Amino acid sequence: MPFQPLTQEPEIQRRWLESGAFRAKRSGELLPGSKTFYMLVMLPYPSGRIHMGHVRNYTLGDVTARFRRMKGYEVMHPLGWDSFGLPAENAAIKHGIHPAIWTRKNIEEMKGQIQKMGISYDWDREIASFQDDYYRWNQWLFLQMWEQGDVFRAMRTVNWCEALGTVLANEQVVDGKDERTGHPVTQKPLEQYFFKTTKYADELLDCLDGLDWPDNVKTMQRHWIGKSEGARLAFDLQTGGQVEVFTTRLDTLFGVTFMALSTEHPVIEQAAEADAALKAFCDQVAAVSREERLTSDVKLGHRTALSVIHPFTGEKVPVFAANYVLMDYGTGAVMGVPAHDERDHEFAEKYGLPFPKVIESESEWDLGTLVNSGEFTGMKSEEAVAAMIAKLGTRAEKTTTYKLKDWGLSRQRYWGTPIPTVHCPDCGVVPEKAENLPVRLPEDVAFTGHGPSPLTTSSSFLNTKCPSCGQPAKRETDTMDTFVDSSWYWLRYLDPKNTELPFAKAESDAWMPVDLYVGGIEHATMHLIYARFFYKVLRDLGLASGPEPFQKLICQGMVLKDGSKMSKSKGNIVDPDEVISRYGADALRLFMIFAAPIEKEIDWTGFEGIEGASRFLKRVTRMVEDHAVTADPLPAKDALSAEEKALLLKLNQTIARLTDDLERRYQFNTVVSGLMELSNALGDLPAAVPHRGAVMQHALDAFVRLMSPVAPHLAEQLWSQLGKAGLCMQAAWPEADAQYLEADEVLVVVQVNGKVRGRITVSAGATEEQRRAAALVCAEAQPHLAGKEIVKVVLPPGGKLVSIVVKG
Ligand code: ANZ
Ligand code: ZN
Repeated sequence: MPFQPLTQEPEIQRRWLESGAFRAKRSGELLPGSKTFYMLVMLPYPSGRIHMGHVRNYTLGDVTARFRRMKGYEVMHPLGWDSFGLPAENAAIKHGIHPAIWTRKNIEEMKGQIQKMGISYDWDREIASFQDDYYRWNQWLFLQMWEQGDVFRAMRTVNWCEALGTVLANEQVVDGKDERTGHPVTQKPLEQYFFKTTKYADELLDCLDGLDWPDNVKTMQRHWIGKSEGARLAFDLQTGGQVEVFTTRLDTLFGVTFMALSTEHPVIEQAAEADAALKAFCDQVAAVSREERLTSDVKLGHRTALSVIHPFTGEKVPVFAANYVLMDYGTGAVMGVPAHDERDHEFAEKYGLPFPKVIESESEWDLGTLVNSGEFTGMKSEEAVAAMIAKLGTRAEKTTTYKLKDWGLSRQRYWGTPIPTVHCPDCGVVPEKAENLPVRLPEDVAFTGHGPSPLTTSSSFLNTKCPSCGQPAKRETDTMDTFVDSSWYWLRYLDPKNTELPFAKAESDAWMPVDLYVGGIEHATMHLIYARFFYKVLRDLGLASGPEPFQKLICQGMVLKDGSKMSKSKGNIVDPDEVISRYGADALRLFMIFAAPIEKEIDWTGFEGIEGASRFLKRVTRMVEDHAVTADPLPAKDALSAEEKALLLKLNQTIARLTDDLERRYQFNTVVSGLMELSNALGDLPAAVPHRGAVMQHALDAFVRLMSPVAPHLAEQLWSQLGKAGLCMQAAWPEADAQYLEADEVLVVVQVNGKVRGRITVSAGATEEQRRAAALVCAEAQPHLAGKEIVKVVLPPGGKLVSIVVKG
């Protein structure tokens, strides 16, 4: 059969689906001692079309899943939809379609595209977070966490647009304005729900060491958690009361020339009540979002009327409100040491403050010796810290601070999981009863893009009874951050139809941890921190076992076009569908795998790469077509000719290499180059070898199985053509046969006066003398040697050639 992917691929996909070949077993069906492999790709957002980034991600996962199945593993390979979030709500505002309709349509379209790629997902386990049989478990988990004390409520500033009467997400605010309408956005405090991620800060940090993750991702997580060891120190305010600072450099205490407090610090807020200029400054800072403040390097301050007393010198130190001090880090107050801290230095220069040097360092690595520091002068930094803490008594203590924040999960949006709490006039905020879940999103809402969150306009939703006292009460209208949906979804795949629990522990014990997780580097922090946090919570709730969800992580590189990311806004998208409809899925898969090592970027330079992949597949097809299928068994090694043995050596080397690439090294592009080399070797097998039929049958049989994970459709077709029964994807992965891996004989070419006149085989360990002797008696070369004078015999390095020069 010729190579006709466009008609053959859908046919083969149907066979796979009908035979249930992608189905993963439930824990009860697994035989004792069976090896499992959980292959997970990051949950896609149903934006409408799949893009090349998806294609690359899913192909990598599929190659692994298919390889492991052939290796005898029970494989879990599911997919679902991260289907809550802003784009659906924006589409609803713009086009007046309900987010559910928009979302369903997109899922349907993308699923069709993914199925065309032949990705081996167990679609029976498909989940979608916008459906209430999924999000009810977000609510259930929220209630469990509430009970365990892992949820709390606190004030936090949000982006508030007065003109629209709406809270905006960070990504909707550009330059302090609503991205869509340009209305100004300010910061406003609002009561929000939080998950206590900080409770697990140390564990999240410590467990990183044991994970087989890319180093850069681990580094990003360490920074995100940001553990700092230092001290807290209380300064007395001149007017009474205290201000506590967090410092990592208590040794610089004698260099303090000012105190900088966050504009949201209670001391500043109180002072601002009686100081209009200070109040104006605080408002000016508040207008800038936290993100912008963090990235801006303009240091702004305002001198207050307050001073604190230096605990050792008794000197007065002026207190400033400053934009670079964050309320949610440390204590929201900094002791300013301009001689030894860059930010403080910039600030002091701007506001004309002195910067006395108090540490002398001999080198960059030397932590320093104290100078101008009273009784501590001459001490090493470390020693001074201990001595100061001792002397400061109850005023100071060693402490550790983290950059990691508790996770604010409230969103004032419609398209998310309703937070399952109720506001009762008597009982306050009360959790909904578990048996009343799900708290469903109502349909009777309007999407206007302005005014309060749509949920607050639905009376059917709003009005309820207090779960505690039963009197009329109002439902919470905040919904959950959509990161909640993606923080445990891989567990729901394991038990997607469970109506009693989010998932049964037996299922998670059978499959967890995930053996390989593949996704984009953009999820290095938020998603991958939240998911790890959730898993630890689930463990502590007794729902899951083990400390970590994802044992191995690979972040695939992006697919670029002309050096930049493919994106709608740049208009440089190459649609996978277009490629598939011209070349078939196998060619696209092969290209994606071959184009670059997994973690590197792929530059899409046009269709050349795909053309190359397609040519390779055609060549392989022809090779199988040209071969006459035979039932002849492979003869014993001793009976084979040198060429045949050379081919089997290559074959078995390739098997060993590809197995190692896929099983241990997770190197995918070399799998394709290995297949290409092997196909060349097959093509080079001379026509006249004695056991050609049996050797080719044996080699093609293995070759087709080796290519099956990457080009699974063509592999199925060739598998049948080779006379094999059943599905190639269910055949066993070839094992390297050790006897062929030792090249005990080598083939040596015999040249006479520069022309190839014969071939001989000698043992691999033969000496030069033995090779020379064997060449001289080579039967095929005798006609060219007979009656001639041997001038010289040359043996070039490498041992593959004996060159004889004759005269006469
Ligand atoms: C005095 C000092 C002297 C400091 C010196 C540093 C160097 P990391 O390492 O990131 O944890 N700081 C404390 N709280 C802050 C806040 N809320 N906003 C902005 N800066 C804050 O940084 C800890 C250091 O950052 C602290 O140590 C404090 O400045 C500042 F030569 O105290 B240091
Ligand atoms: Zn009540």
